[in-house]
Amino acid sequence: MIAEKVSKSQQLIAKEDQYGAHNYHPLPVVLEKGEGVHVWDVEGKKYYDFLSAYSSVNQGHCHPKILKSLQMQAQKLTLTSRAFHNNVLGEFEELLHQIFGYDKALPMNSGVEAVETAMKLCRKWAYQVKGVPAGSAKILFATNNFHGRTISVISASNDPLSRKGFGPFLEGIEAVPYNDLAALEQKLTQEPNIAGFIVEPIQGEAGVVVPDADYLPGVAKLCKKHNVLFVADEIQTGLGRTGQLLATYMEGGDTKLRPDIIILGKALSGGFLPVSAVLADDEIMLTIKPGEHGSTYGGNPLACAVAMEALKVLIDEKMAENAQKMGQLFRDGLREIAKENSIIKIVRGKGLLNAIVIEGDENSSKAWDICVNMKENGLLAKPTQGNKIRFAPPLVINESQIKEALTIIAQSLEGF
Ligand code: IF1
Repeated sequence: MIAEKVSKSQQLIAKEDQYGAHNYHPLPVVLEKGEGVHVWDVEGKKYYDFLSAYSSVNQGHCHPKILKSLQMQAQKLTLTSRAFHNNVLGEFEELLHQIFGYDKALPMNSGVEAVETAMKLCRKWAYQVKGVPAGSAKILFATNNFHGRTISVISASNDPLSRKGFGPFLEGIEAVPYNDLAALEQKLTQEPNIAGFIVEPIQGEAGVVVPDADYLPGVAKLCKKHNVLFVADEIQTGLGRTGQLLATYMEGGDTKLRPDIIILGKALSGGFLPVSAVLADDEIMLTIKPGEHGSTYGGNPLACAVAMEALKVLIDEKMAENAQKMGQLFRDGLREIAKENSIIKIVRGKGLLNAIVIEGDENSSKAWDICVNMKENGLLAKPTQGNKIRFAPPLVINESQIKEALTIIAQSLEGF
């Protein structure tokens, strides 16, 4: 009997399947190399990466300057814990201050840890500054949010898949519909003990839902009026992705919005390490005292060195500007394709955070099948919420690459 030839990819997928937890359902592609906007699988096939590790690799895969900073720092010192000072942390925190203009930064690792940190800051501030009675602080979220996977953060989710079987959940969580200022105003008026409103400037997991132009400025105003912290989760929208350094910069005409707390993650390290940070002014940040919060790896010198370089290249190489230009070109191209092929119902997004809504409901397998087709044709993207496909390439993509990607997308839609 001749055994059927099993590809290297199939072998490796089988290994993950056998020895790894089944908490993801990846596209059947096994990657082993990345450079700029491209990745290669173990068979040597080259792809455009239109996911960028969920908007983490904004600077492009294995950016040479970030790599250099990683190598240099890794030879000297990688981890001290915060029991001692290290010579890179202060430099990193100062750079965050210079770029974003907040008094202080609190470094963590994963995005969800930074969200948790912001939740803790909201509560401490509510008790110490706002004067909310002990144990009564509420944190407000928008419906259909995505902020991560820990139990406290999924307590704020209304996605059954994220929550089912993980209860009981955290107390003191409230929700209002996204992009609905009237609902927010009503809630803030009715409920005096709200510490903060945590919101994504554009909802990613919900399928790249861009709110009305007056929404975020309205949120800022209402939060100020009701003495509630406006907390922007810029983990996915931040660091150039939407065509500005922060998505909250482009709202409100000429004046940048200034949320009370900014949460950063993902692209803060350009894809090298988990690095996240929470930014706030002293009145908020100094409510947390030594021993009240922390993380063994948070603020480690390796992460700080990498993140500093990741921020520098983002700014020096004008990646936000490029995201704005290339994003416009890309959406224009998608709209042309949508004219020819009615399977695309909606094209939406900002900068290089974009999505198409595919004909059919959320249980349809079309978006998945299209993604498999695109993979065969050399472009990687992932469906979200069943009938949507997110397109978020590294921000270093150029015009000819956008055009080639559009050709692949159009070609992959034929026959649907
Ligand atoms: C997964 C989505 C993206 C985030 C925002 C916090 C976090 C995330 C706004 C947590 C993480 C990821 C995680 C990933 C799926 C993914 C995602 F589809 F769910 F929405 F990016 F689009 N705030 N988003 O988007 O950050 O702890 O993961 O570092 O599979 O869970 P983390």
